[in-house]
Amino acid sequence: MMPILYSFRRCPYAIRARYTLALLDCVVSLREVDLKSKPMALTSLGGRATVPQMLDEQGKRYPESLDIMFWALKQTDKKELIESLWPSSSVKQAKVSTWISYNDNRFKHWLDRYKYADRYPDGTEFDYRQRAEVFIKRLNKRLNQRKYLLGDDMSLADIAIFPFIRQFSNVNKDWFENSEYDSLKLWLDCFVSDEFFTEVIMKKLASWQNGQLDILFPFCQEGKFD
Ligand SMILES: N[C@@H](CCC(=O)N[C@@H](CS)C(=O)NCC(=O)O)C(=O)O
Repeated sequence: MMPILYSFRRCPYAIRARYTLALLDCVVSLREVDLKSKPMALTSLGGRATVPQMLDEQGKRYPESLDIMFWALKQTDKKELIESLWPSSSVKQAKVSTWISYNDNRFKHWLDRYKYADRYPDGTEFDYRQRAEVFIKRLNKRLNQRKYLLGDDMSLADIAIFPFIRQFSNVNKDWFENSEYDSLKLWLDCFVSDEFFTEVIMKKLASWQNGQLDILFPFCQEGKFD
């Protein structure tokens, strides 16, 4: 059985999983999920049934985006890319994990409030943005001296975090464009303006229906996966 990936196009967790799978050329059968009407094949797995969610060839379940990213790393023999994404140095691994953990556990909290300030009347959009900017400032400072968060090469930290910064930038595009975070804007733009992102990672699909033919992901792009 081909690995199955339940995904939702705009979900930042799903974006980072798809990005890693595609970068490492791991082929999966992609099932786009309508979050308001999740397919039974997904809900019957039990638990929260969030996306992304993957089942490997043996039917083993990977319920978290990070699990999927690490699974992808194990499938490939692209040694240089592995060393860049998840360096063998334990110090660098700790750095990658710390950045991701700050993003997932703290930044995401304020991002949600900034995005949906009307649902959180204890504060204003401005307040929430200011709280989120603590992380934004740190990222920008880090990227002032480096192309990527760990240095010259892209790591899992960049891939795991950029989809959330994309969401942050989209809440108020004018404000973000006019903000002082030039290094961060450049870094984000490198990801989101690349055809690999627009044509492969973010390609639109209709919601998956039980019984339909497999849609293989990544969608082959000439020259992209050499
Ligand atoms: N910790 C999970 C979070 C995934 C998550 O929260 N996904 C959202 C979409 S962005 C979701 O599935 N929401 C629907 C739900 O919770 O039922 C991961 O890393 O994969």
